[in-house]
Amino acid sequence: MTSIVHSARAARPDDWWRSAVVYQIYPRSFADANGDGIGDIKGILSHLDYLSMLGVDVVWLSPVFRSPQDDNGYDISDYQDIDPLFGTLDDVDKLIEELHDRGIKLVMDLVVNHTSDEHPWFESSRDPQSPKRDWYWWRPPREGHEPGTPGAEPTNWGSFFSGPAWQYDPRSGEYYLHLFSRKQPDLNWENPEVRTAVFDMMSWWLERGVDGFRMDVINLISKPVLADGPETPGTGLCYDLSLVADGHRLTEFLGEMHERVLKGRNLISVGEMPGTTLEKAARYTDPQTGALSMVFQFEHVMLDNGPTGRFDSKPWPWVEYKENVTRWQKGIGQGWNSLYFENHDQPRSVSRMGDDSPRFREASAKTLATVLHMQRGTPYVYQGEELGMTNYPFEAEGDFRDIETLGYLHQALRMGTPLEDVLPGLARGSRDNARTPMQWDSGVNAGFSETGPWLAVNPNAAEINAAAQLVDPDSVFHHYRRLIQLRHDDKVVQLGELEMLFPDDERLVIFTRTWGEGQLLVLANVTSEPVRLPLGLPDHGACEVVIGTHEVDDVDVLAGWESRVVRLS
Ligand code: ISL
Ligand code: CA
Repeated sequence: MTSIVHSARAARPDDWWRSAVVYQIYPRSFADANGDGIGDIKGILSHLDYLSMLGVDVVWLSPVFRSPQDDNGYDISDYQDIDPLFGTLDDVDKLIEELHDRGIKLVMDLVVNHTSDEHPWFESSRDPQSPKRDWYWWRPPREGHEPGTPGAEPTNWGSFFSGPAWQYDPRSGEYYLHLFSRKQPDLNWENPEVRTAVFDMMSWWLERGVDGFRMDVINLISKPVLADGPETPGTGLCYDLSLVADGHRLTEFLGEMHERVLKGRNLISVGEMPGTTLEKAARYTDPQTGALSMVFQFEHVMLDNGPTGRFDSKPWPWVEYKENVTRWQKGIGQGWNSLYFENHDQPRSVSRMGDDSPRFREASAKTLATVLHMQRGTPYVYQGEELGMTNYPFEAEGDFRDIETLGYLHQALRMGTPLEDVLPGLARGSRDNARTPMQWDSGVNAGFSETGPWLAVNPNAAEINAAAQLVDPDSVFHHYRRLIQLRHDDKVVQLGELEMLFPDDERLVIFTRTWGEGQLLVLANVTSEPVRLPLGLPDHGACEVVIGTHEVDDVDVLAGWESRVVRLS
């Protein structure tokens, strides 16, 4: 009885984010104001009216903090300063102010599972006598092994970026843990000093005016027992994500963060959680007892992964996707989920799930948007998704910049796979697909920069760009704008219960949303061929089409990649 009373928290005063749409900016690729080929904060400042026009409520800004840029800023060496590449703290203050003037909130990326190896905390920690030694995960070599030799790592864990998750440091003869690159050592959250340092830093940003955090791989902060896991065949290492996800102290650490930083502040807190489960996600986001507004989970974006993961992907499995949507929509209960197809780690959705040929590119971009934005949850629009930007035609090793892609490539080559066998999978799955420069107009470098950019502009920028779409009321951009507007205006879209119809149909995604008396029917053809609608649908022929991709000439047939949202009455 008493334990229930103690653990119950007051419901949040304001869950404004339940009707919000988030726009993600990857600063390096958004807009370059000073002509060095890399996007920056002043570049963002010059495009805020574009975001207003789209109608988004929140900007999530990927990391702009001081960083050696080993993983494009996800390796931070100073949490309380801005990398000169991107600008200054004054620029961020200006960004907060100008976004707020437009009624848009700013969410910063919180990367605290690891720091950069160039962070002063880690530099100090390298000294075995340092009071900060225990701020990271230092361990002696495996018993009976010569330190620094293959197989001497304390456990057989593989890093997300390929190779062992342990790095030998000759200075002390010990290894440190890095679940990502060796320049991203994992912080030891077991140490209360680490937690206090992180919470103080978060409060400092909140005082500066930011409206919340997107928390990078936050379900990895509590580590399991450091022991060998099952080997991934042929690698000599264990790459099993579930081994390191959702450690036993995670709820406690998040609870403490809520108590000491987030509570009562009317924020949005998003937990990026690779490998988490629906049951856990529902608990982390429970309005009474959970610490977070919403999770950002990975089940659906892994559905097309092949046996060795994302670089060996299959065609998008629509039936499995629909099954997954149904499970999450129902199972999240009172909790809350993020809705996304794209971000800076995922290939472009039009190329992955849609049809990026000139004939169907726009219709499939719109229909994917409809399928996603008509669900319950908080939709995320990743820069350029609202234009239907596509994957890049990568052809050679030298075309890639991403550390994950290159790590995988080098491991495959070491294992004897010929380059030409690896490249097609990399081209489809690489995170660089999302990171090509934003296509603003049909001019030089797509209007992104005056100089040659850090990653090549997609050659289709002359056909796909913001300037052309803003003046075309039928563009993908305006379709997104209408979907966002509909969410703001319509309780059925915000809160309605989702029921999937014809779950086994591979060609159609059909569902209803119901809230009180209101009901919407979503009809989407996810193929490039016309499809006749099945018998047994709710009567909709004479109903209002709220948002559609085509002029309706036959209510019973959807053209290739046609979709309609119909208000049933
Ligand atoms: O998507 C992924 C699964 O293969 C990985 O690319 C990704 O690293 C993982 O989802 C975690 O992502 C986050 O943390 C990483 C950073 O590289 C990603 O950009 C970030 O979104 C380490 O900070
Ligand atoms: Ca720049």
